[in-house]
Amino acid sequence: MWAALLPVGRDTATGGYDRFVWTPSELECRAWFLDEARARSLDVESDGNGNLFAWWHPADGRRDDAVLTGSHLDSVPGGGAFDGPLGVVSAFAAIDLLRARGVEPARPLGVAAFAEEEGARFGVACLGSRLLAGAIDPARARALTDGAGRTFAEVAAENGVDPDGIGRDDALLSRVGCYVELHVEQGRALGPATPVGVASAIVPHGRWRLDFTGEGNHAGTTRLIDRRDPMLPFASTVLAARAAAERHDSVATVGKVRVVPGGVNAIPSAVAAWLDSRGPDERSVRATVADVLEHARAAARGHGVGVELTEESYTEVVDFNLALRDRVVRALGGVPVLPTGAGHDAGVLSAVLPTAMLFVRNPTGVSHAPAEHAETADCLAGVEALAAVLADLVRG
Ligand code: HGY
Ligand code: MN
Ligand code: MN
Ligand code: MN
Repeated sequence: MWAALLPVGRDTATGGYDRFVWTPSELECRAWFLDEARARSLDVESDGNGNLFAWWHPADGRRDDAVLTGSHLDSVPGGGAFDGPLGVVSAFAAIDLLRARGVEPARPLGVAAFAEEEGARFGVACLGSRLLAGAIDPARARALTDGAGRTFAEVAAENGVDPDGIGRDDALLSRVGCYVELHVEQGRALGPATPVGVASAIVPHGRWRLDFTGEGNHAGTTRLIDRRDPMLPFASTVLAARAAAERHDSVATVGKVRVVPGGVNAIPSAVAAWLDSRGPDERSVRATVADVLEHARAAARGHGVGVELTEESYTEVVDFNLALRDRVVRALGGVPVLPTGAGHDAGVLSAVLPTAMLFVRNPTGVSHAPAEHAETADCLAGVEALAAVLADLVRG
């Protein structure tokens, strides 16, 4: 199963993955999901938001109080192999284990693949689960654009999703009792003796876009005194973001920049930069962003440049459902419980469902990059753990 998915969207030169929603490599991942579901005679469903579901329904046809597991198949640009797919592959593998052990679910057991979890194409993370949970205005989602200026509505329509039908799906949510997501750990908290952990919380995190607007001009004939170069306040703001993070015990990253027009011999007319900031509490994140904006405005003024800040998404702290978390920890006989600095569909869905997360050890501690890794033995321990949790949750 893993071997079939591994090469999809992989850059053989870097080992990184580019699987952006509804692009050829992600569509190939969707086809893989449907093949694996059908190979297990699971009932396949896609909701009105581009998310995929595969259901193992009990013999008595029960449809309510389902246990849902899974994750996402899309990636960040140049992402790792495990972030997302490990949760989906482990879900199918856990079903195989349960069936091999003669488990008959008393309630439906579903595998989900949520769309656009990384927000790498349309800019909002967990877009599929946010739409399902009603956590984003459908009109805003429809108007989101990708790097080529194509809207979510256009691309969704081309892929069988009615843009006028996106949004909170109460019919589906009412059938689900809880969601448990397995995910590769994206830090270094799990050691060799503890291949599996359980999430306690997701720290507050968000994304902001900074638009610096200056005056495009000729790189050779424009005197320094005459320039309104947006690249200069942008550059100093990146350094200011790092200083603000150190001041406020948060993290701040500028990983994406768009320079217009992007010519070597043209002073840019505009620079768009995206800030990702996360911290132990909302105060530290808000203080970081406030400092960044204050610096950006002062730097922009100094160069005769305009600057606008737009909040693209913000997720407050997610404290996973304690009762479900404790039940998961009990089913696993006691494993480490740890917070994460990474956002997840389980975090978004925790607003509408009891959710829990399992983490599988990542010996490199690297994620969102080709060095992201999980040893086979630890992945198998993750499948065993997920199967134990699901067996406990689906029993009558
Ligand atoms: O950005 C995140 O934290 C997640 O991997 N989408
Ligand atoms: Mn990720
Ligand atoms: Mn992920
Ligand atoms: Mn010229």
